[in-house]
Amino acid sequence: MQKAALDRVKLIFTLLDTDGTGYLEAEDFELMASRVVAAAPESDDAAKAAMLAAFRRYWTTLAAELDADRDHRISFEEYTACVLSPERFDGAVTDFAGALAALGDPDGDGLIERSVFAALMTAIGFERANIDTLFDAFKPSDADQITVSVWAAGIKDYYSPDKAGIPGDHLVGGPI
Ligand SMILES: [Ca+2]
Ligand SMILES: [Ca+2]
Repeated sequence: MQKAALDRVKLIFTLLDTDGTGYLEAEDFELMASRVVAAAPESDDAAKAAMLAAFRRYWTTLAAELDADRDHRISFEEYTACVLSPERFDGAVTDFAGALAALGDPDGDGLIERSVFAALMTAIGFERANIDTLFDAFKPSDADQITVSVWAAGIKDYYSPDKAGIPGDHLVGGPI
């Protein structure tokens, strides 16, 4: 595995442990989903429901695939196994990426403004400076917008163990 991929996994585990227990549990994903949806006041109910469903699918997939000791929570050690067989998470990650990127496009024009992007990424827990660097790495237009498809692809890359030197590495904040 690429070190960059492991660094990304470490960061996302910390953020997904929304209630800070040191383990991923069903409650973490409910809490995270409510925070993210609350950061998208312009989005319609269908987009919000899709985001909630994607968070729940992500959790049920993790629980089904990675809970080796069957204690209904995912430790960091259990979580790192996700990078060994990424194909088992492809459906859940694709769903998640699509729902999050769609939430960033409430008017449905296929474009995401920096302010909307920053609100969603801040709700997930990323640092504002890293969020801006990431947005810039997606090469926004003169109107400071990126496309839904670029962001969705960027989210999928973030979870890809064989990727390094990608825009998502900026979220980790270290040198890439
Ligand atoms: Ca937790
Ligand atoms: Ca477990």
